[in-house]
Amino acid sequence: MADTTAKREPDTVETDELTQKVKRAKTDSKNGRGEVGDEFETDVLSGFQSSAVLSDSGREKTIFIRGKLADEDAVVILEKTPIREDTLAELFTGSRLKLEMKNDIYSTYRLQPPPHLNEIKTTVVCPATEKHVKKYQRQESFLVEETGEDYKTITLPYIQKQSFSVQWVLNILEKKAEADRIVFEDPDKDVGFVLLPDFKWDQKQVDDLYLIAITHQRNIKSLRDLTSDHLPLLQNIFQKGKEAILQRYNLPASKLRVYLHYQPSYYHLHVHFTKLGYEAPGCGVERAHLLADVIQNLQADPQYYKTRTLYFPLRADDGLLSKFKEAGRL
Ligand code: M7G
Repeated sequence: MADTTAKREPDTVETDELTQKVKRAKTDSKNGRGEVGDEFETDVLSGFQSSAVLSDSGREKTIFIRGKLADEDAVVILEKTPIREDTLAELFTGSRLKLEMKNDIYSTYRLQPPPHLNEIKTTVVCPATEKHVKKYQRQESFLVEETGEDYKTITLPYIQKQSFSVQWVLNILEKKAEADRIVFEDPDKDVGFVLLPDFKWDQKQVDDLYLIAITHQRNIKSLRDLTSDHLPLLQNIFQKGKEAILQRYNLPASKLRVYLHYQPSYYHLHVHFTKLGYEAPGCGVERAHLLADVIQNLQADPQYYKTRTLYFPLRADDGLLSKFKEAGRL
């Protein structure tokens, strides 16, 4: 995960009303994968044997751990979630307080909230590949300069062999997973897409809203494949994605950051919708391309993303970085 500082600015819209509009995820009974919901799968992590901390952050309150789950390699991500305004009354009345120190007008406590207000968002990747381990490991990054020619001779051959499986994306499009999390769908095979919460978002508050729009078209790998032929698709995602978010979360387009990653981790075209002010991982200028800019660039030059030099960061042990080095491009 890219470095980030998770600053949150106060919402200008009524938080209570918005919080109520945010629908909680329900268990996806169809795929039986025990996703977020009201049911408990208490034993899933009891056999997890951690072997290394890949990265952690006191500021973001996250820890990424590598280990074994039933003899398979696994990565477990733990993240403390924001304190929600609508839980404050219960937090104050239903918690136990332990005094740590008192001095004049100052006192500090350890507050032990009821368990349901003390949840930790947990993501499990199992079986995890070596590539997942690298993705979550804290590492130095290097900015790469990729010409249109570099893409053809270095990047494309590499991603054709080495990229992450997009099975989870196909599961979403085919309603084999996360079907009940879908916020909006346009089923058209050319310009259609599925909009749903990114798995980084627990959907409990709109302050860190994060959705992704996944295209029904399956042959578009990334920004580099886009030409003016894709303008109807991109405009459709932009327009209908914003409308759906306004309707469901009461968040206007002026509060959204809508962008594509280059390089993405998953080479099936998708667009990120995050709340402005929430510094989502990977929203920096070295990786995020605003969808509004992408549309304008393609309107001005149909081959813009085939010919332009694009810049992006790669981690020290990313195989693609070695390919750029071998080609003398770094
Ligand atoms: P990306 O730009 O390809 O890579 O975005 P990144 O992960 O380096 O940002 C893929 C997006 O899909 C990310 O924001 C992920 O958090 C999200 N994502 C990944 N997986 C495996 C899933 C999943 O299974 N379900 C959902 N809903 N989102 C996912």
